[in-house]
Amino acid sequence: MEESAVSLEDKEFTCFSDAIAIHKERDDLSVETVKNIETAVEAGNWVELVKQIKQEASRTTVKIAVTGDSGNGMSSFINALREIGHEEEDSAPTGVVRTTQKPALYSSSKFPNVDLWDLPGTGVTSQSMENYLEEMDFGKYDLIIIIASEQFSSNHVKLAKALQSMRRRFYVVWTKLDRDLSTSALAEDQVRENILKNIRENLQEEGLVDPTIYLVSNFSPSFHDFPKLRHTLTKDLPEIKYDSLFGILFHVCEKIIDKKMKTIKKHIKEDNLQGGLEISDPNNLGECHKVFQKNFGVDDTSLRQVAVTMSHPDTYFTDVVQSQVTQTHQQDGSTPSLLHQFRDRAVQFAYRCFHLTHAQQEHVLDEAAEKTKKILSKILKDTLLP
Ligand SMILES: Nc1nc2c(ncn2[C@@H]2O[C@H](COP(=O)(O)OP(=O)(O)OP(=O)(O)O)[C@@H](O)[C@H]2O)c(=O)[nH]1
Ligand SMILES: [Mg+2]
Repeated sequence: MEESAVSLEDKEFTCFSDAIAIHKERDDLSVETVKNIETAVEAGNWVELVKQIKQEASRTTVKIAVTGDSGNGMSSFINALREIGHEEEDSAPTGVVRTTQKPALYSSSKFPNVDLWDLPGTGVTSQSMENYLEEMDFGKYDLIIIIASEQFSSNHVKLAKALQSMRRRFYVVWTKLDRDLSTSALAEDQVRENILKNIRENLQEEGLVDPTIYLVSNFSPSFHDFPKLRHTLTKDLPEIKYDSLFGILFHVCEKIIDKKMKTIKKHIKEDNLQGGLEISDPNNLGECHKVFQKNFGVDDTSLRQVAVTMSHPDTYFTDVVQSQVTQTHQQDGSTPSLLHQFRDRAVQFAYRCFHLTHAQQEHVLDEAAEKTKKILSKILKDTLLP
């Protein structure tokens, strides 16, 4: 399967939240999904949120780019990883002359939900590395595989440097090991050691961290480091998908939580908790605590429902629920002793009391919002990384 890269404008979601820009290549995260997620958080409906996140996780593909100097064996590597021969119909075209001219997309039943992008190589035209990096737009990939053979060039080092500064995850794959072994008089272990040493020294000179390096022959997809590479990739994929989704989904949800908090703070400032949230006694911090939690959907009953939806025991959120609020404010509806002290004093303290109550209500609200974000983080983590 080969497809050309789509070129859409960056999507902006302006539903309940302020605009959130999502990379134009994120064809998995649709405007509709973001709207559904926002609606669920707005309603404090975590059961619906879990459903939406599960759907999103099953739709999301991990995007892997294969890059390197032209001729290093990038297209051959993609075929070898897919365990297909270069003569097969949907294989990536390979050749001694520059073959891959534009990004081409491949998939493999060996790695479901993975997009394998065969990129044009560096090092042939007069194109600068800066232009190449800009044109390839590595920010849109979840993992980059840098292919090298024969020599680890300055282009490889520049690629690694750029990817590290962009905080992109990458592996280094040295291909054509068969050729190295057949042209060297040294034993295989020594040849391997020399290649690894050379790559590491080149990277260390530029102060780069030691990446994961695999030495392979594209003509032997079951030998050398290929089995290790497949194993690590299979193991890393769920984490890579989690990294790709967690940040953006947390951001989408957090904006709604903050917006709700802002609205409640406004009610507090305007002394309007009775009208705004139907709190019968706003001076009763226990009641405020309960209503705020219900509003965010993190009251005990709601959380038990979410736990069951996620196939966990209904005590699943207990550790997160051990909120400081329960320690500092009484749950039985009585007001805290500090507030009583102020009440017992005379009228001259009334003004200060009024502001203290607001401060305490805000404190209770902050705690409820903080707890909501912790619950959100746990839900996202456990749903995306089962
Ligand atoms: N001996 C040996 N030759 C290889 C290996 N991998 C690729 N080749 C050969 O190297 C040449 C280039 O391979 P490609 O896979 O087309 O290289 P590429 O990096 O995709 O190159 P462009 O698309 O032209 O930028 C072809 O003749 C391949 O047969 C390998 O592991 N061992
Ligand atoms: Mg190619």
